[in-house]
Amino acid sequence: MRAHRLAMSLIALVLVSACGAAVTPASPTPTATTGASVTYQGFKATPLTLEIAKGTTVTWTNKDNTTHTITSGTNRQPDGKFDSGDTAQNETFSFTFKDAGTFEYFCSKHTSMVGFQIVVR
Ligand SMILES: [Cu+2]
Repeated sequence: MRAHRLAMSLIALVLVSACGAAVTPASPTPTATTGASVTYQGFKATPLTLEIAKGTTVTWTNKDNTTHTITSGTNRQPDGKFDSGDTAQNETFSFTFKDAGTFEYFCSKHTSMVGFQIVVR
């Protein structure tokens, strides 16, 4: 009887271990690795700052009835990292962030649309 109980405990232990092994190692920072999105609406980006993990693809969607651009750079100076070009209503633009850092972007069509950020960790 005692041996039987020990055997059951061992089986339980093995099952627990198997479950543990199946879990992927915890990543040190944000868990979003498949995709993230930003919406352009009301002449601003939502969220204004998006935090993602390295390797995440961000997709922007323009919900405004006007053309916007998603252009990387600070103080309205393009830095050439990414640029959607003209993006009409309901059009999307995607970019995959492979390096860590803070990436500021703006819309080249509208002076008020500045200071948006993607923070990659
Ligand atoms: Cu714009």
